[in-house]
Amino acid sequence: MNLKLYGMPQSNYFNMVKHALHEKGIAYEFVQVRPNQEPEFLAKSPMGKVPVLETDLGCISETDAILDYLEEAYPQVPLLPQDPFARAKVRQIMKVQELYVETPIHNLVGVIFGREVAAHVKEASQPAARKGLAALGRLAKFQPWLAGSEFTLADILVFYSFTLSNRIAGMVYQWDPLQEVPGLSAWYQRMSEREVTKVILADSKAAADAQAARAK
Ligand SMILES: N[C@@H](CCC(=O)N[C@@H](CS)C(=O)NCC(=O)O)C(=O)O
Repeated sequence: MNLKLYGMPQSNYFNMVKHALHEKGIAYEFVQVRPNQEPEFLAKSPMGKVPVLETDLGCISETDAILDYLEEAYPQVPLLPQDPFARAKVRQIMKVQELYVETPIHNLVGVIFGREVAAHVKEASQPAARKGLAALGRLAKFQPWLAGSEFTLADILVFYSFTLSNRIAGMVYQWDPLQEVPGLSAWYQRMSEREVTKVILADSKAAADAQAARAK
């Protein structure tokens, strides 16, 4: 199967899929593209979002769908446990992070682009995210990985979700969400030290620096 990964290294969702591809040792071609609403791209990604994975059979967008596909098509290096219940628990952690931690903080994303954040959004987002973080804390095992002794898709998704959420929370509230859950900060550090993570973060920084230089 020929695989092409569309997106940009500054995107946290793009980096989730890229990380899974690297952990699994799957060859792919990188196609640099920004999210857009051009008909040609919408044919690949119906919402115009990145990432998109193109296969010989067609395109897949939405990160969790792509990650599930990769897991099923390339099970040799597993990123989900074998047991169905344990698999569901991994997916539960991923869902909690996306819906209840990242979504409220993402409502403030405009701050990254220099936009004013509405006071009512600022007021509502932090308590909502704290509730989500408490739920994450009830689920996370840190033994040493989020779902237990095995490194899983939950570690990948939650890590890159925080790369963006931490930045936004710092800018808006001077708040570090990782401090809300005992063990979360140490786990985040452990994730940062994985060889694959170092490659992804270096690529992301290089792309962000190049973008900033072009904007000058
Ligand atoms: N639900 C999507 C989220 C992906 C996403 O929001 N990507 C951002 C870049 S990090 C994007 O394409 N934003 C442009 C837009 O929302 O139109 C997924 O799981 O892949």
